[in-house]
Amino acid sequence: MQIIHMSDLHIGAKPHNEPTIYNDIIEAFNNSVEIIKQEKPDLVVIAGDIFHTPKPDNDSLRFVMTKFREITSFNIPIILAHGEHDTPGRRESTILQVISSALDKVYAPYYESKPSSSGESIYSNIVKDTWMKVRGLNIFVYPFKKMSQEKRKLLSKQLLPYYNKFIKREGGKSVFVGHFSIDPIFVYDAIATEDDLPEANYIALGHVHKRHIIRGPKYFVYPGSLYPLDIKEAEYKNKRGPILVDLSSDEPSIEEIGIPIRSNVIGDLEISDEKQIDKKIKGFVEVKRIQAGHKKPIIYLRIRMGKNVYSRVVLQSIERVGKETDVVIIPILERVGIKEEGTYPISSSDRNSLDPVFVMVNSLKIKEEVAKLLIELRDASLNENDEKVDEILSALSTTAYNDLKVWM
Ligand SMILES: [Mn+2]
Repeated sequence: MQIIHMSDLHIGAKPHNEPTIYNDIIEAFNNSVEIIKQEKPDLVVIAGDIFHTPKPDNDSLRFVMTKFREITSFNIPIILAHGEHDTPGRRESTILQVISSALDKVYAPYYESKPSSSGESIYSNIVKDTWMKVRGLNIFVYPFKKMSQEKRKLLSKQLLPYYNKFIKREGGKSVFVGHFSIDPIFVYDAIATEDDLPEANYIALGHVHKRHIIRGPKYFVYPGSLYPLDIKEAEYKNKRGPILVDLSSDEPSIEEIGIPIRSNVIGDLEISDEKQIDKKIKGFVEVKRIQAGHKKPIIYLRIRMGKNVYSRVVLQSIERVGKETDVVIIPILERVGIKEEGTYPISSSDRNSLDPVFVMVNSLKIKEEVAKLLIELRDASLNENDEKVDEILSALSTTAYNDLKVWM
């Protein structure tokens, strides 16, 4: 009995509005599917965040459905867990439910809250609703719904102990699937500890974007994001691609199957005057290109700008150099002196200083993506576009959780 475990594909993501990254993510999943077709496991499990948003663009949706169909045509079933990125914030069908109703052998267990019948506890009903048997293997998919961190912790405290009863009662091999952080792997939004994890033969997790492989006493894995989604993830040096788990023996064997990923490198550059900015950035890009051993790496370029350097001039230079060298450069601009003073001194001579996104990014220290969403939110509410407001709030609750928490 072999399974392929993946998570956090984030298909449809376009960080920094960069089409290269959007395409790379698709390519990475395409390569993973090729591996699945070679390995022909008994089952594929994707532990959440298949899509980057609850309503992915049609190209992403079409691509994923085509690839899922390729997998199931080998008679390999696919089990999908919901993640915070692909679960809508309101009560409606999820995109994973839509796919699962359209495609044979694709399952996305989900529970609808309902009063407990037959005197049994609501929790054992939830377990029953989200439990599947595939080729004699018991698969328990821990439910994911949008709710507060407190509620999520409370639910896990009550629900997690139920799994062991089922695992013991059913016997045979079992796999537990969940999309959440655990203490001590990632403490920040953990809803349980390692000890709380059920006694399944293998625990397929998702949500944490850095890869973690734990071989006993409980066997659990976070495969990590399939492709680096930001500068922080560009620093992770873990392998990327599917995890192959063999459950034939008493102890599972866990194998990482690497797929080729474009080099993502990080560079730091200081610019104190506007002279020869192009030359300076170009020289730097060439060095990084050689270091990366890749003609077209993605370069996250952190630039510390001196007082008299206009950010617009730097951004224009980066655009020119990027085009000329055919390298994707993602600029991250910082002002020198900002750390010591704690606040960003907005100079009236800086042409960008009146751009609200720029102001939020630099003085509030929130991500550009989040700042843009906040501006969109203002526009949508001014236009009384309720649907758009809902959509943006849902996006904010996932992408901006860390950023906004600081201000709450
Ligand atoms: Mn994720």
